[in-house]
Amino acid sequence: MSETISLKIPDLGGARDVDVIEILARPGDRVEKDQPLITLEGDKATMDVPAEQAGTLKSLQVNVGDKVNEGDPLAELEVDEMAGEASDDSPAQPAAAPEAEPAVETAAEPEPAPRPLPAAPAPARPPATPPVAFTPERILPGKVAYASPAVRAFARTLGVDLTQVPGSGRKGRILKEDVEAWVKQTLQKRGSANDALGLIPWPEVDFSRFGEIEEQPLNRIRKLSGANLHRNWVRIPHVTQHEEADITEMEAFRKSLKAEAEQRGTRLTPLVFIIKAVVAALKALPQFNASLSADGETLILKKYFHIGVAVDTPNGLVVPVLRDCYQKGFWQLAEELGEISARARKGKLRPDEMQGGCFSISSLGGIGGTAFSPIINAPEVAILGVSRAHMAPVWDGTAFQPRLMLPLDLSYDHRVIDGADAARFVVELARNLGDLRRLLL
Ligand code: CAO
Repeated sequence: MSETISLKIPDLGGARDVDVIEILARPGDRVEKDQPLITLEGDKATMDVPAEQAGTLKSLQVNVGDKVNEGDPLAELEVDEMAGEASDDSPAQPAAAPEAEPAVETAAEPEPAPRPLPAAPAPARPPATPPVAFTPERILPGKVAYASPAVRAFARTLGVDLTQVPGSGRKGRILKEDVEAWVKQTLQKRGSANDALGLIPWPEVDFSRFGEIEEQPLNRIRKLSGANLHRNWVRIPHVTQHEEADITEMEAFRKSLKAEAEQRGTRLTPLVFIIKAVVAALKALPQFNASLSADGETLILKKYFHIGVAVDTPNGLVVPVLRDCYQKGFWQLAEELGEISARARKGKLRPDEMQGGCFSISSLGGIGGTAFSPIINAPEVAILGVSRAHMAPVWDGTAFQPRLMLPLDLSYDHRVIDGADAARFVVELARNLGDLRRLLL
């Protein structure tokens, strides 16, 4: 059996016309005894008004922005018998506790109470959260957070230091939503590698303090590639092995084909030869054409040769994959490279065209630079960086000869590949580039 009681605004310690600043429970909500229903804010402090009994809130007679005084109607609460009996300090259990305090608490009530349950807080039985005395420290910004007792309790439950939480309420008061938003933001930050690695937080700097700035949100490609690069950089123990290939003859051959390339409507850049030379090196050292299983227990060796090529686009870096490069000749690869990199720059690649790569090449040779450390494109186990070829004096045993040297930088996953194999790979690659006839062997 249940009955409905009327709840009133309790003793406000003499304060008048106190603002209702927060509603903490809604009609239909099940509330526990002492659970805050609303928050009031006077000139000097905030206080929560709690439910005196457990039950179901039938209606709430105040709204945010109302001004209330002691004795004003607050809410209708349906109290079921069980809840009432469960309240060990309830004065209203005549059957079970005949010696309980008489219902004098309701004497001031205009409506007769059908049962001796209190309809409003009585002076002898103050609300669980009494009026809060004002002290300047309570609201000193930066020292003590300005929040209602309910929000303080909520923050305590979550272990949140309220001095860290910016308040969005009136006069900077911290709302429950502010605590929730802060927790969400903190968890997101914790999800980043910063906390996983036990690093100190990233500096949050207001750059506009130092001069004019412009903010540009990162586009989708940059966010995606950034997240991938970050994971790969953090998760893979990278080592970069350097080498130089003598491409003097290769360049002479390439240049001799320039007119023919134009006739075919394509461009034969050094990259096409590099792709073929990489495939030959992958055949010679199959552990480079492999991926580590997700659990790190198995090396998966691939019998196909799909090469990813990093393409610089206006929207950021993408890595389309050229399939079956072992089976393809220079002209076909030149055509496919031209076609796929053009589409990459226009943002027209399909997702499947960026999947299935065995090994990636990042060529900055068309731009410049002497060396760099490329980041492995997981789950591949190695990547080749190519810088700009340059003329250099090379000692042939009797004299220095001017030779065109191509800088190669091989980053490899040291969990899978040993340094000796990495050195073998770059030596094999340089030999292939130094004498293209080797690609026929
Ligand atoms: N040394 C000297 N010259 C080179 C060279 C090298 N290593 N590589 C290319 N060149 C020359 C080419 O021969 C071409 O000159 P010609 O027209 O006279 O022959 C010129 O530089 C421009 O080449 P390219 O860059 O247009 O063509 P490519 O086949 O070498 O590269 C592509 C194609 C798509 C890989 C390239 O355009 C690109 O986007 N590179 C950037 C990749 C990148 O951003 N990597 C970084 C990833 S990590 O952030």
